[in-house]
Amino acid sequence: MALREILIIGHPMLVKKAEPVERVDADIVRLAGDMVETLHAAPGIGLAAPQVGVSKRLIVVDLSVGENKDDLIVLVNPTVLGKEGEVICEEGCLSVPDIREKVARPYRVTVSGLDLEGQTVEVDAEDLLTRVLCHEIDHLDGILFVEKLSPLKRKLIRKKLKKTAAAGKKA
Ligand code: K2U
Ligand code: ZN
Repeated sequence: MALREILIIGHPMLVKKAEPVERVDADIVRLAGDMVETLHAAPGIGLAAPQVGVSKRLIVVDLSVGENKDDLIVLVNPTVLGKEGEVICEEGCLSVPDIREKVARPYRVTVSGLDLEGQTVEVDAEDLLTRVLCHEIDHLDGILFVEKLSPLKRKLIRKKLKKTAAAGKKA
């Protein structure tokens, strides 16, 4: 397995709709393994393939950040079957460094997808797991969590990110 580079906001792939996975083959299994390794190293609790430069509908979620193998969820071509409730909570993103903002998400969600054996799996989630699943599925549709904020907040964040980028260029 290998660590992959995590793309940062501004990269065109992060706002592109990802392609469905046609077949769960060895390449997809290797990509999933690299994403899990990259997620744990970040560290993070969720990662979508477009964040590591692959425009495919694949996500990995691990609320334990590698502490508990049973917590790892790998979903190919995930779709939301149903959702319930609404909760507003702070989010962050490995592709949007140093930004934390409150986002409204469902409280419960049922997500269907394929596992790495190509079998259909269904995940009934609530609370933080729902939030992370919805956040990652948004990534597959080219939607970053900052796009869900008010126009004023988005303007302020764009300004902050521009300043950070300019400072990075000077260093
Ligand atoms: O796409 C991502 O980068 C997912 C986030 C996990 C997350 C999803 C929804 C709501 C909150 C977090 C990363 O795996 S973790 C990003 C992060 C890192 C440090 C502190 C807070 C958030
Ligand atoms: Zn994200």
